[in-house]
Amino acid sequence: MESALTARDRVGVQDFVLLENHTSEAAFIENLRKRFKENLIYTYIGSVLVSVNPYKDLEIYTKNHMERYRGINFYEVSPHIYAVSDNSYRSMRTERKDQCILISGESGAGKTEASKKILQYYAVTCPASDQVETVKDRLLQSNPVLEAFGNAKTLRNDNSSRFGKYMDIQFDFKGAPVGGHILNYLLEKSRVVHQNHGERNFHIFYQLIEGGEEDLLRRLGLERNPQQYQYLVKGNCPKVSSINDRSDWKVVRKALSVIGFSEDEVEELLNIIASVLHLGNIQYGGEDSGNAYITTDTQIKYLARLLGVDGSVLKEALTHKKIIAKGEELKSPLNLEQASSARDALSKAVYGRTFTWLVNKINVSLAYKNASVIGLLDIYGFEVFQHNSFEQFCINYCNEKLQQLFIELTLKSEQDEYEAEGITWEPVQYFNNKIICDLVEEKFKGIISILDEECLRPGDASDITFLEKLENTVGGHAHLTTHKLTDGKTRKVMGREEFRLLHYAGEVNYNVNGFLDKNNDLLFRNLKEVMCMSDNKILTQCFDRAELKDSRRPETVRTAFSPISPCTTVTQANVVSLPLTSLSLSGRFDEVLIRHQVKYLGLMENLRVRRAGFAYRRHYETFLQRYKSLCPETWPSWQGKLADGVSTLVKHLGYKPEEYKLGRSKIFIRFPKTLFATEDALETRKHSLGERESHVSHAVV
Ligand code: AOV
Ligand code: MG
Repeated sequence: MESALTARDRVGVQDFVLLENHTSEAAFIENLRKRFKENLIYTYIGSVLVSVNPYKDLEIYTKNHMERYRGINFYEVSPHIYAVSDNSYRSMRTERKDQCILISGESGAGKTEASKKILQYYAVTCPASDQVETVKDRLLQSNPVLEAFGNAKTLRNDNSSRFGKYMDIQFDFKGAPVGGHILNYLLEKSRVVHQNHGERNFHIFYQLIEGGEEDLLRRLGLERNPQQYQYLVKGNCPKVSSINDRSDWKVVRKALSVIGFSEDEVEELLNIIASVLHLGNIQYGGEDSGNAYITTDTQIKYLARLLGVDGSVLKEALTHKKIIAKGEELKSPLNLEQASSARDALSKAVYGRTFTWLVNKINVSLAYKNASVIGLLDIYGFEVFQHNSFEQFCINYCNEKLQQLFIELTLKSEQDEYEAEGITWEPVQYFNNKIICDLVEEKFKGIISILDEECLRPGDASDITFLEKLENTVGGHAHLTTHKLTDGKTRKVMGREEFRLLHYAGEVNYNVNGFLDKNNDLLFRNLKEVMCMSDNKILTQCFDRAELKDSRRPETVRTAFSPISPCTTVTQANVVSLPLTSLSLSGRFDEVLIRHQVKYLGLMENLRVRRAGFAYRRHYETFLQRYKSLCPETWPSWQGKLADGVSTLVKHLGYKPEEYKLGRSKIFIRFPKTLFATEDALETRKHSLGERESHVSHAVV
């Protein structure tokens, strides 16, 4: 048999806390590498799970694996996403506290896959009944639908999430999943009308064209060839080897009916998807500076039928702008460029609002009240391309916020608690990215405020004046620079229309081109009016007439940014975070890439806090109540001060001084094994008394 030492040499340690040289980044990476070589992709840092994307099926997600992790002590089996799932579940059950699992990591790291694994774990292992089966099915089937409409191939990931998702899974008092709620934020709508080279539009378009039945396509006026559609040819990449659009189509169609979409609703949904493709094919004629006119009538005919609107009204709305001045309606013709962008704005609005409708519809089918909750946060990962625009700015800001939350929950709150409890403690230094979040979001002088202000300023406001404002207002900030501010003397070449942000995860240059328009997200009034008149029941819910009367400021991107807030309501709960490191697609252990991620995710700091810290903490009262029977002096009840009772109890149990500390209201236990031993003693005592108790949780608090 292999000795313990050689096994450790070969597969490394399963918790970085056990690493001998725990301050060395090289040792950290080496441990990851050893484990990765053995196909062990998961490693803990205390209750944080680190995972390396294997880019191949490891067969570690079978039903047997799920059973293995059910009700087991966190530390007794090898690290797994199922262990994290199970741990959250039991903490929710035994402590009656809502839980939240954060998943972080850059684009392609495996966040969405992880969130699906968690959901599957609950669907398989939680108690069931007929009614619960329906909910489980709907929860699971919401994924293919949301991915079809909200994911796309990018240069980083063939199935990249282009929206952020916070999903609550709701459980009843028996621990059965009885409902759910999804909060979506900021879909990357611009993808509907434009894709960079090597990228695709949202999956659903290709699924419909490749997989849709003959008579369906005929009815929708579509051809079975993505190359025919302007909105699908920009990236020059209609087929992706890892994606089977035709079989995905079947999966999505089935998922829609499981979730409870009626045949009529599906029909109206597909009418909208087809309409977007027809809109993209509308072509304009006219001189550059002259008035635009529509050269093809076929699309208008299809659009009129599919959307249930008057063709001539639509045609006029796509070539004219209506303004209300001094109570009078004025119509002014659009030139070529204006007309194309009005058309694209309509496509984006129609698609974006339909996506939100879809999420609401799923929520209705999952609705439940009065439940305990496990929240899953899966957003789009940090991304840097050759050219970065407004979309990357939003996505990366979202990641800054997530990192901020991760820091709050794992580093800050941990250290704050030691301080509050009066535990002697050498604080661990870490980089707090709040400074970057503030730079972006601060009222009046943050980047978003400056952008909003430029969007509302009449006159000569443009992307360039926005850049100048940035230079004047936040030019001195340590995390922002521009070409002008550095006289072009930056390490990496920077364009004159760019600003550079030093994110927690690295530098990114953003081109300001299009920032104002994209933030404004303006849809002309007459196009809104046409949509309000539509016969399509989905569209009538998406475009409300009340909106036409509303003269408030247009919504900018700020309104869509409440992203990470849902999780902050449960910061008190037991949070397990899950940073994932990613690999290059080859499946090779890319050390440079991984080292970079270990650094910016703050994993070394995390480890230091964990090493110096305590794995468990319990209120005196809870601790005493649970274990008092193990000591004659505290059994059946302790009359004195709670702290003294706990002290007497642990001394009787043989806890060594270095194994625990007594704070103001809680006992802190350094190692899991100490508490496990106490749990075992309790178990033995109960058995000897012939008592029976359901499985006891060793949840990490
Ligand atoms: P992401 O959600 O983190 O990126 P995904 O979860 O979509 O990344 O993962 C990207 C790809 O990596 C998947 O399509 C799989 O091929 C592979 N993969 C991920 N996790 C595993 C795993 N546990 N085992 C095997 N293969 C895996 V983005 O949504 O782009 O931020 O915006
Ligand atoms: Mg994803």
